[in-house]
Amino acid sequence: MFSKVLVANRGEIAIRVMRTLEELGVGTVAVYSEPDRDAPHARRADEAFLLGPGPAAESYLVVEKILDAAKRAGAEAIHPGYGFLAENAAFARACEEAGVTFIGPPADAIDAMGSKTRARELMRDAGVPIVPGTTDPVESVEDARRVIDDEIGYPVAIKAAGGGGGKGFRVAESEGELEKAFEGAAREGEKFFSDATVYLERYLPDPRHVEVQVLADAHGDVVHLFERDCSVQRRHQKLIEESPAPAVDPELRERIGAIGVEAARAVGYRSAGTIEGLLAGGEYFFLEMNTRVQVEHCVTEMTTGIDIVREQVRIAAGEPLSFGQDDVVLRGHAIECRINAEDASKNFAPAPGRIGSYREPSGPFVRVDSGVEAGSEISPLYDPMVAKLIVWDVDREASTRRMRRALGELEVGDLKTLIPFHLALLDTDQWRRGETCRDLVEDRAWLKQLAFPAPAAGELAAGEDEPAVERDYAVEVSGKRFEVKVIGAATVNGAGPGAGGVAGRQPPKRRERAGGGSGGAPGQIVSPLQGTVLKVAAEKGAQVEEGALICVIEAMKMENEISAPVAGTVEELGVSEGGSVSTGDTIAVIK
Ligand code: MV4
Repeated sequence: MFSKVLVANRGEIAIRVMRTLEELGVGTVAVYSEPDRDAPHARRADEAFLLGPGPAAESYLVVEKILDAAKRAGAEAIHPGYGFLAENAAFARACEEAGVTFIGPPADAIDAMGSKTRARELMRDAGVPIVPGTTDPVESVEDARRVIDDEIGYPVAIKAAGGGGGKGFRVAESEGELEKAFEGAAREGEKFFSDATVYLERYLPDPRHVEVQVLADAHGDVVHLFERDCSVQRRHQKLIEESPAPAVDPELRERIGAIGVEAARAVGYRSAGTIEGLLAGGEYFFLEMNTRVQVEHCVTEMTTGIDIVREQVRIAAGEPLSFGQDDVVLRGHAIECRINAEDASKNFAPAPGRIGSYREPSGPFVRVDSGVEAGSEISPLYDPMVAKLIVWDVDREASTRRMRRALGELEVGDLKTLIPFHLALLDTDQWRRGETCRDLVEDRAWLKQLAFPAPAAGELAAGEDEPAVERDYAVEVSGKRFEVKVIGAATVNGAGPGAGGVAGRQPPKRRERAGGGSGGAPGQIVSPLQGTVLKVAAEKGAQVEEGALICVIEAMKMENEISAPVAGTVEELGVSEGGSVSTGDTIAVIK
């Protein structure tokens, strides 16, 4: 086993990985960006190293900086978590070249699965069912038209070869829509993956997203840990995940588990991975493989009792799997709700900001994975997930009740989150019947009833802390983080350089925020984030309905829809397609 591991990530997944490392008796090394100096993940690790400024491109994505931190710390291995560098084959190779073990799959497997056309070809050749369509790139709209007429038919899905998770995914219902869809998918592929190659799939109507968790060791053993259903998603962002999948019976479970194992074998996989697939009309098709530990791995941990991250670390250290397929038992039902800083009533508008009071639920079979605390800032620079709430119970119905109870206990002060959305969704007949709930997550009227009450005027945060005579500070010496305790007389106002300190932090003051795409004067839409304007849907002088789309801003590779907070006339429009916006900029004024 390793003696020290660097966790190249932030937030909840960094802490999740460190928890397992601590249990294994492995030393932990964190990395952090400037705005994350005081973040729980940086404080928790045995050692922590500054990477650089907030933007991930200058910190969490800089391979040399991470390898340099690993070297300084003497870490023998790096766990990438998910996102950032987790599925970057060049990073996996750079680790091995630097003599550091990458806790993940072989770089060749990341490469193979990163190309969706190559992945489809590999799977087809291994006898794994793929969605009917092409495995070779489709060069032009004319070629696409021919293949569709001859083999696939309409509706058709056009997907970017470098894509995944819905990026570069377009649908053409008929030939009339083909050119626009083809070009849209190619353009998005070029923009996000520097690869305009696209392929075609038959578009399956209202499928379920069902994925299989696999574990493969370095000794040729591969097992699956059954399936998860992640059909409740919006704009390809998963919102709720559960295991077992409500639409999978024991016979199908066995079949798709075997497909997952076959798929992993076909790429010479090692580590934890997920085979994503679509379930439609009782048929299961391979979609893509995620070569990382996923956000939703926790539901599988709850139903199987297996610590997936621990197995990942053990596998990377060369140890064989400590159990076989027959030892894996699926028990009860687990659900995970992603608690994002988003306003579902405003079409899931980003709502970054500072968390006021914070209280996590507990009680039987409740798990919270989070990387925040009272006073933490949910920055528009990073993923908007505040926490994951996971519960287990004997069956789906009981698990749903437990989730609603736990959601009621969760308190995230001063921030708009998906808590009301989850509470409402889990109380619908669609959820009870195990449907995909696609109609609900796109139903403006249904979402609007989830609106947050306006904060009372003049509402203030709690009073000042008692003056402290002992205070903890975080200091950096040559970019390495240390915690020091300063003992002495309390300062007059407790502010000064310790204001961002470890234990002496003052409770945050309530302040105006740009969250939810609104704020400032009534009708003024202030940008909640910094990014590029992909699309402007409103015109100056036009009448808009409440909730109408104003523009789409791309930030952190996510497309964020900004919609009108009120009905009225667009008096000002501060954005143009292709332009950039900063946090706090006026997007539009609606009177
Ligand atoms: C599809 C599809 C229908 N037909 N592919 C791909 C990425 C993932 N986020 C959703 N993806 C889909 N791929 C074909 N050929 C429909 C979806 C889809 C979806 C699938 C399951 C559950 C919810 C979904 C929501 C939107 C799109």
